[in-house]
Amino acid sequence: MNSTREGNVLFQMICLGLTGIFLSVSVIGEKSDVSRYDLNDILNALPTTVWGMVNLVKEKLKGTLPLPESKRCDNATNFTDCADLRRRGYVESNRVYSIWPRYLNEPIKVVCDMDTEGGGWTIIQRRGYYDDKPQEFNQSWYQYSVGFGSLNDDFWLGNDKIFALTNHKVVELRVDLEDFSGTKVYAKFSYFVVLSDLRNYQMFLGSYSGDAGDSLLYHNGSLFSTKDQDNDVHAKSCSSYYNGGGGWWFKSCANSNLNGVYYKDGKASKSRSGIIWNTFGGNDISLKKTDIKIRPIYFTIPH
Ligand SMILES: *[C@@H]1O[C@H](CO)[C@@H](O)[C@H](O)[C@H]1NC(C)=O
Ligand SMILES: *[C@@H]1O[C@H](CO)[C@@H](O)[C@H](O)[C@H]1NC(C)=O
Ligand SMILES: *[C@@H]1O[C@H](CO)[C@@H](O)[C@H](O)[C@H]1NC(C)=O
Ligand SMILES: *[C@@H]1O[C@H](CO)[C@@H](O)[C@H](O)[C@H]1NC(C)=O
Ligand SMILES: [Ca+2]
Repeated sequence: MNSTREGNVLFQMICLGLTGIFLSVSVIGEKSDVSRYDLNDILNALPTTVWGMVNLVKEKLKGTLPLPESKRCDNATNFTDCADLRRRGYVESNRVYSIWPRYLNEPIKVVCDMDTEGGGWTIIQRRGYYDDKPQEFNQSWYQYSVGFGSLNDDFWLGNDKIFALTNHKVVELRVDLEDFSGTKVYAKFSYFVVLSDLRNYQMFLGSYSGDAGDSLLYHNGSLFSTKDQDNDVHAKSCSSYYNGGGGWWFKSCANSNLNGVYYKDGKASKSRSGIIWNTFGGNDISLKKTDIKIRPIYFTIPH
């Protein structure tokens, strides 16, 4: 009998119990007049409380069962995505979480949208959230594969991670857009799947809904391309010739590219080079903010 393993299993059981408590507290929070701040204090104190319980158990077992050194329960369970976190009571948006989707060899860091339509969205791309200087998106195939930018600001999560996150569960896609006049629109696609690097991250989409227009559908079935790897059907490289050096699932250089050049005033110096969604502003402007996120279909928050 491996007692270290037993100790880990015990720790995980306690942590799963903890997430149950988290969930109950957050549900109570939604239904009573406990203020959000009081609630946060309770939630923040819980790991310490549970660690006290762990020590109590340890004491009772008189050290016969080695328990992990970690004082945080976040590490003891593997959250698979933001929906998983949301279901288990984590409600903070714009916080960096650790998740472990299947198909990856190690956990990854992500940010979640825990507000839109009940939350649970794992964000795969974000533009326009920078502090001083926007992140440049004219990056190589390698950079697009592994991801770049800062999770607290503008970033591309990385195609290998997007592959894992769109294959371990069936997910829908949501794109939120804002232009420089402050108008906000969104587009949803009933499913979204990106194949692996061996298939050049080929992308497929389900049916559209929303008010932004369906500008990504044009690229349905396309391979990913970057400025240094041209997999598009145009004679030239869309990325380097028209679309500002960003990577995207280009079919033939038009209709949408949310990884174009960031123009701080929304005025692109060249048509199609900016952040474009043809059905929302055409190809000549550049958008102010975007975020692209995914969530398993049939997501519900248990009550
Ligand atoms: C949690 O795991 C991460 C990497 O998996 C590690 O860097 C971190 O130190 C761990 N945190 C604690 C509190 O054990
Ligand atoms: C997390 O998942 C990985 C890969 O599936 C597994 O090897 C590991 O034991 C899991 N860790 C915990 C604490 O569940
Ligand atoms: C991206 O474009 C900017 C501005 O055109 C340029 O200064 C920068 O060197 C480019 N970066 C890369 C990685 O090519
Ligand atoms: C996207 O392409 C796939 C494969 O050709 C197809 O099955 C699917 O219906 C297309 N999606 C839409 C919304 O047309
Ligand atoms: Ca081409």
